[in-house]
Amino acid sequence: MPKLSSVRMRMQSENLDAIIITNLKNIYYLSGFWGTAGTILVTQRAQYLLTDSRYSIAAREVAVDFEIVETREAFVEIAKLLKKEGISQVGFEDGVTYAEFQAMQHQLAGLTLHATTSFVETQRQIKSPSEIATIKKACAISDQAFNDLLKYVEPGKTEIEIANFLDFKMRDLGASGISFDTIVASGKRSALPHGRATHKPIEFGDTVTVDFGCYYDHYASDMTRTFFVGEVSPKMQEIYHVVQQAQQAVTDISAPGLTYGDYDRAARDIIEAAGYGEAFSHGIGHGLGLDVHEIPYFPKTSQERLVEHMVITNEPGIYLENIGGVRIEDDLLITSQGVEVLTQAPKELIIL
Ligand SMILES: [Mn+2]
Repeated sequence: MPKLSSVRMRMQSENLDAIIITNLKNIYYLSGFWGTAGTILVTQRAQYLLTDSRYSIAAREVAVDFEIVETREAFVEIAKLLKKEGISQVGFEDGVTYAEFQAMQHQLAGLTLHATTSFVETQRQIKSPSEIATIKKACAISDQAFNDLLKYVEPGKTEIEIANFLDFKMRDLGASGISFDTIVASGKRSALPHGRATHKPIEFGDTVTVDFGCYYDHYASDMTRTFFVGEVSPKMQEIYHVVQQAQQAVTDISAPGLTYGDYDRAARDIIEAAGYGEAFSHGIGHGLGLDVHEIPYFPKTSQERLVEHMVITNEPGIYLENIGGVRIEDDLLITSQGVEVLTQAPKELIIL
């Protein structure tokens, strides 16, 4: 159980006798249990999964390394278990709601509670071979949906119709759902980095940015492509090529050991040199896994470094108000030598 060993090592380094895990994706990551109600308690000598009667049979089937406790009052049971082990220093995840925190304080009275940040998310950054295989499948579904979309888009189709096409296509290809609300931003709206799909019809000459992804077996993909309908203006063609070059530079430089700052800088240098620095208004990317946005993020001045088997996005963009915008996003796997690009949909300038 290497995942639990990592949990226990971190408990030790933070002087915790026990950790309470309430984040459902962290619970899935550690135990294999997927449900809407669950709490994990890890001590140095045991690990418990507490869930209610709707889930206890499923929990016993999948979370074979855990002692399953069937309860609707997880913290009451946790208090008993901790008392039995004589434990006092207990960590919890800082993502809990205020109401959960109050319940914890009330029911675990007498114990010292310590908030922790990214307690499990830190190890989730480094993907196992089976996680990588699953993410690749999610990416392949997005690729296929995009390739099919290129045959579907034509003037008169609305942004919402395009979003619905992608969403249905990904489900049809085996996705369990979409990993976030599909973004379709056309014409001048493409200057909105996160434009929600509207009833606006696609017109001849439009730039169209689609940012979308799916969940496959609990793991997310996230991809952005920008294409043009009918014709492309010289200005949009220019910024497309700048973004494409910036995005390629990030892929080319990526390898274990690269600092987060330099990961961002690889794209930003090119976009700034082309005179569009102000128009690249967001970060270069984020980690991807059970959550579509997870650590690492890439602050411009961070000296933290890429590590083998991280899966991260590379998504520079340029957004010009009242003109249009371009973003290109791939999902990258950091390999021992460099990088493997997991999203394979075409990136050359496409005019439909
Ligand atoms: Mn993204």
